[in-house]
Amino acid sequence: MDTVLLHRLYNNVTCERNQLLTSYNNLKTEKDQLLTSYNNLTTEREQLLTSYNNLKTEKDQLLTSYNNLTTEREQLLTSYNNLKTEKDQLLTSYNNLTTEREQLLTSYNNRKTEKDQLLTSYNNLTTEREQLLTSYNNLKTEKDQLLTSYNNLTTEREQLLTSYNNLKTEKDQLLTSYNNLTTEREQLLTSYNNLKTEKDQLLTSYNNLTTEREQLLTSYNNLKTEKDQLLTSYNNLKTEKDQLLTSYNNLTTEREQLLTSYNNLKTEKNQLLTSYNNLTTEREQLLTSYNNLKTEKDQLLTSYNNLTTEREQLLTSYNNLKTEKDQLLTSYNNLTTEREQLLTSYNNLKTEKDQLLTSYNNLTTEREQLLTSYNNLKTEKDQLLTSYNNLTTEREQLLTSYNNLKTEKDQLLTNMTKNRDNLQRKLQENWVAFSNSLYLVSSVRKSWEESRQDCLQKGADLMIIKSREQQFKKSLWIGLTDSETDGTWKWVDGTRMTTSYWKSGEPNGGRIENCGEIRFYNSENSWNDAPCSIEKFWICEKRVSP
Ligand code: 2F8
Ligand code: CA
Repeated sequence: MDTVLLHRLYNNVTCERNQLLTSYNNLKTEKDQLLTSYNNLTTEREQLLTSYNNLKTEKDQLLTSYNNLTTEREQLLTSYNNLKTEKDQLLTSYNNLTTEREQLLTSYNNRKTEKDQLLTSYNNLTTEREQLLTSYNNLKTEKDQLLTSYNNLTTEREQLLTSYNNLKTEKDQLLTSYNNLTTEREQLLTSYNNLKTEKDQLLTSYNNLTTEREQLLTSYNNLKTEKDQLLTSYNNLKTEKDQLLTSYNNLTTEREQLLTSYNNLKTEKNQLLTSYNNLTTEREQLLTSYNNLKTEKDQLLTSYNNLTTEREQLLTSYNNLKTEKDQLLTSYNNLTTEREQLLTSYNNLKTEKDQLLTSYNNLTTEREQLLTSYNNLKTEKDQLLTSYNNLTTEREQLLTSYNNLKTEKDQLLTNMTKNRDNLQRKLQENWVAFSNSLYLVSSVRKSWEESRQDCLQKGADLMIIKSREQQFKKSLWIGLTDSETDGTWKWVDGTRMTTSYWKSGEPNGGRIENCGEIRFYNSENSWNDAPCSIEKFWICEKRVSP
């Protein structure tokens, strides 16, 4: 090769070498720059890695905190739910207790009403008993007056008996009456003693009733005090119930807030999960990720703060719920105590009601006994009054009888004297005495009518025959005729002939023979009818009073 060529070649090589040197220098510079960049990048990477690791650690810490918070939140929610359940149970218990309390109050009111009714009954019975006692005293006074009257009457009757001793027939009746009166007097004395005993029993019953009434009044005052205590308890319960209702409303509001927080946490948790995934997949974009992480960190911090606030709120809620639970428990215990007191009151009232019922029954029995005594006394009083009236009537009748008998006796004495005189006179005129009559047979003959007129003038009439005892052995007109109605025979005193002693075949005169006579005086049946105008002997009869 020539020199030029060689030269050229040399130049080219030199040029090329320069270029290569330049390139080498450039490359060296570039390499240095690259090395610097590499070192920078390495440092940066190291820093980023450190930051990444720090962030990762921080994220892990945050996640741990988040998990802890979630766990804590879950526990709080569980506590909240437990408290809620407990609160519901307490509310149910509270409602049950309130219902029970209402029932007990109703029972209490019913018992009170019953007690009032029993007290009213008791007062009515006491009033009735007082009236009965007054009636009893009145009856006793009346009975004493009647006894005095009875004694007066007995004395009067004794005097009357002395007056009537002269009258033999009535003396026995009066003696019987006297014996009856003595028996009655003995019965009255027995009744009087019974009444006295009954009065003592009534006085004892009255004292018992007064004691019972004092006891009832004490019970009534106790009941009144108990009622005031119950009313105070009732008002306390009402206030407690209002507080419970307010707590319940607060709890409902808090629950709503917790639910909202829970949803926010859920959303945040999803965002954190997304961030975590982005961090894993976007490792190459560390810078961007770093920014994102920073942002995320801020968000997590905010979430953490929110969670902390929420936790605080939950804790406050938890404490509130706990306080509320304690209050509910106190209310529950108060209600239980109140229920026990009400039950005790209810039992006391029941016992009191039973005692009142027993008192009521005793009073009813006593009232019945008093009524029976009252009726017995009334009956006795009526019987005494009847006896008194009967005795008065008897006395009046005895007086009337006495006066009548006296008058009758005087008349009898007068009549007897007159009869005796008449008899003596008639006997002097040949009148024949037989039984209670005087008979006079005529010594001349006359027609039936004239014969009768003669008898009438003598204060007598034609003889009336009522038995066979009157036998006269002579043919005589007697006082028998059928002039008024043929076949209807009548005596001169107007009475119809019932017993007859016609001779067999008689009477046979029809309208011709209208007057009766004794014709067949030897026969057992001696009567005949004959014409009234025929003149015959006749017989007069004059009745003499016994
Ligand atoms: O035999 C009885 C008869 O006797 C008389 O008649 C014949 C009497 N007459 C006079 O006495 C007028 C009758 O009355 C009597 O029945
Ligand atoms: Ca005749």
